[in-house]
Amino acid sequence: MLTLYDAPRCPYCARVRIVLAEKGVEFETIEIDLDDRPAWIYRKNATGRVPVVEEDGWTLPESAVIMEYLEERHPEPALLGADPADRALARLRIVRHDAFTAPYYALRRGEAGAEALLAEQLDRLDVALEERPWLGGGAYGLADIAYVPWILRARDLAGIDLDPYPALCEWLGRLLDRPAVAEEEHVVARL
Ligand SMILES: N[C@@H](CCC(=O)N[C@@H](CS)C(=O)NCC(=O)O)C(=O)O
Repeated sequence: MLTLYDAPRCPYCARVRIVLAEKGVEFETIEIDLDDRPAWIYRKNATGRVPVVEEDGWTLPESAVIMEYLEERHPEPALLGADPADRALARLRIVRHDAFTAPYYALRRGEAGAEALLAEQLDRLDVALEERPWLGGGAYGLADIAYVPWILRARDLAGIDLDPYPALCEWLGRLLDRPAVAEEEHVVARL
């Protein structure tokens, strides 16, 4: 069985939890205390970070890589579009997620100007979602899953009002209709 080295507050772990839930993969969780990480986690991942998945003694870190691994290992239901252009768009958005998450973390650290930078990024997502319904283009999938953990945390932990971003709000509403994503809203509420 697959093991997920996990931390509830970690949005990167949330990506993996959502993909596992969407695909109905059975797994066990080993919770890592991020404030007091066990030394052995460095043998699973040289950076000491979570998420890490383990299967038959083989370990894999890095949430974006894990998401793609799970997509290939468990192709149904598909979370990357059939059209190569949509797959490329999803991958591009995942590779560039730092542009969004950097101002989020700056805001959490209380840095001046971070809220304006985050607003700029939320606006960009809103414009993109006005044009296409999902971040990967025509269908729900990995790109949406890659961003939604931070959107939920920005709204619920950092107190960011999402109302100025109507297409983003509509997208989030559609995502929260999915049990795999709705469960993450509960995880954030318990933090
Ligand atoms: N690039 C990694 C980032 C993972 C990451 O930063 N995880 C955080 C928790 S949200 C962590 O383990 N932090 C511990 C640390 O940096 O010491 C991924 O996508 O999996």
